[in-house]
Amino acid sequence: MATNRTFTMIKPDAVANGHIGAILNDIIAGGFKIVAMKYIHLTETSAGNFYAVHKERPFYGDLVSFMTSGPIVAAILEKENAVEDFRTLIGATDPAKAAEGTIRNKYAKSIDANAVHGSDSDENAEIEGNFFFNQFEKF
Ligand code: RTP
Ligand code: MG
Repeated sequence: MATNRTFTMIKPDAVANGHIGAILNDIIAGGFKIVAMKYIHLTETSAGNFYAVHKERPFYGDLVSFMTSGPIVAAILEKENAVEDFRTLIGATDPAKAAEGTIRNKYAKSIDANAVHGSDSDENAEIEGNFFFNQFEKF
């Protein structure tokens, strides 16, 4: 299986609840290498652009306001089968349905405040990583 990349954000709820360290620990223990990382507070415009694919969905407004409610950690991760394996590591979107031991099972409170983001395809991983990081910020 080829080594490839995914993109993640530790969302405002997990940052505010003090879970940055534990989540990074789970990510590294899961075999992911950190290629790029930054700690930032999204503006409404940048969060709106990032989630533009969900613009017509009923939860879009809540999603943008939640993602701008506090700082986040954004990162690009590398591993064999990165996109799929990372979505397995984080668990289902709704933490009530997330498998035991997954990041959302351990650290998320609700479908909105669900602790982490994980890209859903190789193509989106590339787009999302490039949204946050330039060529000099990836190692
Ligand atoms: P993510 O993009 O954050 O990794 O999550 P995901 O792929 O599992 O879910 P997605 O469909 O991409 O939705 C993005 C975020 O929107 C919120 N959401 N709320 N109320 C709802 O039915 C609903 N559905 C999605 C979640 O916070 C989800 O992470
Ligand atoms: Mg998604």
